[in-house]
Amino acid sequence: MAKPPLRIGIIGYNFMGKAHSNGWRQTAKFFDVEREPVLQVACGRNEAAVQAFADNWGWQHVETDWRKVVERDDIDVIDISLPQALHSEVAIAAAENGKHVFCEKPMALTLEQGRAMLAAAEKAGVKHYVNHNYRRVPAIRLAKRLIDEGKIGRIFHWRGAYQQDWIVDPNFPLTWHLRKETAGSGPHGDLNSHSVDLAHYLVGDITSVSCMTTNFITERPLPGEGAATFSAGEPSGPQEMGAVTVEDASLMHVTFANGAIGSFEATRFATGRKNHHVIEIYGGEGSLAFDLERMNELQYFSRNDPEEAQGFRTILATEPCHDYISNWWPPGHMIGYEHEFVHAMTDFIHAIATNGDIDPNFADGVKVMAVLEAGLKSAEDNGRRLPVEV
Ligand code: SOE
Repeated sequence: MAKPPLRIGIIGYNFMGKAHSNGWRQTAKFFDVEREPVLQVACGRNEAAVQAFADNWGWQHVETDWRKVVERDDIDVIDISLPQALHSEVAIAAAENGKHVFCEKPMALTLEQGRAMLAAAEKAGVKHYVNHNYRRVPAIRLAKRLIDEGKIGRIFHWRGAYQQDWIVDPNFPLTWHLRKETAGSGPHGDLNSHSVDLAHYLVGDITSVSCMTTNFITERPLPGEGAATFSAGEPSGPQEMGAVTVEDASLMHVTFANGAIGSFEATRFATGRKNHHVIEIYGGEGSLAFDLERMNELQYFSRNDPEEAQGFRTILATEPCHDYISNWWPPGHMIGYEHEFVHAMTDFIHAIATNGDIDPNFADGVKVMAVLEAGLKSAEDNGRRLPVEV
């Protein structure tokens, strides 16, 4: 029997537009979702580009004005695959028009915007989700399970280090990620938002922060024709320079409500590190470690193993006993980055169909924004420890 359709309107067609389109296309093929996603409308300002995107992924209609998409009555879900500067306006309008909202991270430019998004979504009674996709890596789900089962005992330490290197070249241009008005902040918001979300998920609420940020390169060439997130584009004529107005790196120390302490590193200047997101959690009974560049593996140490056999073991989280995995390939077959998005779409559809919850929702997103914003304020105040106020 045909499943009831769930009509999606996606706004944005670049990196996240592709990852999300793939997610919507795959979910019903691999998971027994209650509703069938219909790729109804794709929206972007450049008509030719959005049409090419729609043709490639199978979106049925195109629009160039996001306001028209949120107002259409043939849409159930607004998928915000846009840079964060546009999230709050689109999300609030979508909620006011009764649409469920699937929103890319970081949630917004500011905590205030995040709070307004949450209020609008709650008022409208729609489902809301912030796509911190790493919560849906099977190895991370396994970490959560081991923690919840008490396998590592009381948690003492969290370490999150998210390191990339794509702006080490001083000639890399001043793209939107490097300007405060379009990005809000640098790797502190872009990368630490993932890390802070995972810390909340795995360890608990963060209560205070102390942070420092720095800039290694303060001026960059203005972007040329065709510049995108990870590519410089072609310089057109003599290179004009512009000021970098977000931090290049951030180091933050935190306390957790449960007494643990933690550290966060976020940088785009860790030469050789491409998408190196390392987390380590140390508890009274054992420890866990994860590296996104080896995303199918979880490292686990147990103090309860026989003394002569103690040591970190590598668990390959690709066996059917791990979350989401039984819907993919036979045991031992790897999954990748794009699968996290399929998992998120699957859970989002389930939340809509059952009127249930999905995490991280906008309330979780606000908590992340509160930590990040307190971090930036602390950095402006010489690293003074500040409480996190949600
Ligand atoms: C760029 O730094 C980026 O694409 C982030 O924006 C993503 O959220 C992260 O998952 C990978 O790196």
